[in-house]
Amino acid sequence: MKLYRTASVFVLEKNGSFVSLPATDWDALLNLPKLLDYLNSRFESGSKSSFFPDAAILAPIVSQEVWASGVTYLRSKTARMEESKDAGGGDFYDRVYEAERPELFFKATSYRTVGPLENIRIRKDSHWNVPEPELTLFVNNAGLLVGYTIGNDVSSRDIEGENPLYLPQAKSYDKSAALGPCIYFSDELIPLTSTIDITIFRNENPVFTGNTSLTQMKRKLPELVQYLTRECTFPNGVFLMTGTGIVPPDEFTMISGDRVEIAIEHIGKLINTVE
Ligand code: DO4
Ligand code: MG
Repeated sequence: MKLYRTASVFVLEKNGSFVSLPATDWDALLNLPKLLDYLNSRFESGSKSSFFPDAAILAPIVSQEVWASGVTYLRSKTARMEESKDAGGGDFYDRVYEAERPELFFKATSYRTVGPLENIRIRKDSHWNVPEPELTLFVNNAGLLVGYTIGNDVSSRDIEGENPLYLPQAKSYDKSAALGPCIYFSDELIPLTSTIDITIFRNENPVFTGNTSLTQMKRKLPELVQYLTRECTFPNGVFLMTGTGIVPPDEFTMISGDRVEIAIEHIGKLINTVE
């Protein structure tokens, strides 16, 4: 079951059919106990259409925080070690990849997060910027992993590589996070065989494509949730990006006008353009 947020209605999607619900309190809806049962019953009793209503899809976030995990794939570890080798930071990434405790960091508030077809940004004081396509978990206010969306953890590699202590500046700034297009709810963990694909278009030509699957992730999803919720409560729930397994070659940087398309199996496609 997929749930989309628009300004006028919330939309459920199942097997290609859509049911519109009045747009009520998003925070309260996401945190309903037995949410999937509730959504299924609203879908069954609702009036079905084969078309999505004529309304822009918004980011699936209102009052939630966005957190992120780092160095959860081997590809991320090797990329960080390379970018920070002159700063002596490489060893930290090697160690966190192997450590029991994962890297978790605060990524964004909802007002720094954009939704489908909105613009992401690169920092003006950075010259090496990449999208990070990441499976993103929705964890409700009871600490339960109940849903999934697509996240783009837009990042400045030169700032991050200059000194690991600059990570918050490399990661958190206006429009540095994108989420959407929907939240996919399931009683079961998303299959590890699910694929993640990214294409970056420049003047309508693909300039980078990459893919991976969740089988390549070193950490288990419940393990990330468990660490995040150990000492933090989230009254409205929280989104947790789970790290990137795709990093473009070192000579690549995004520029203004690039369009980033990220697809994750079972969820859909998130498209954003660089401002
Ligand atoms: O440690 C730096 C950030 C890593 C990250 O964002 C990722 O692996 O996705
Ligand atoms: Mg990341």
